[in-house]
Amino acid sequence: STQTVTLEVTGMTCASCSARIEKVLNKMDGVDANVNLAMEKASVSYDDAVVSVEDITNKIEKLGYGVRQEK
Ligand code: 9UX
Repeated sequence: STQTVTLEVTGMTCASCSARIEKVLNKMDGVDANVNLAMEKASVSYDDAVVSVEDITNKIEKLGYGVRQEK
């Protein structure tokens, strides 16, 4: 089923950063992401039959940003 999670993303310093993260996440199967640079947040919908939050946070970390799941 479709789940939604808000992630706190640190280390983004310009609009290209947030655009890059969004592009990479949206390429993932079952993922629909919106990244807000000013809020330092990513709102991500994902199909939990296809992908996990950990898969998503791993992608963000691989790009060199900090990320944690919002409580
Ligand atoms: Mo902007 Mo982000 O020049 O890695 S793309 S800082």
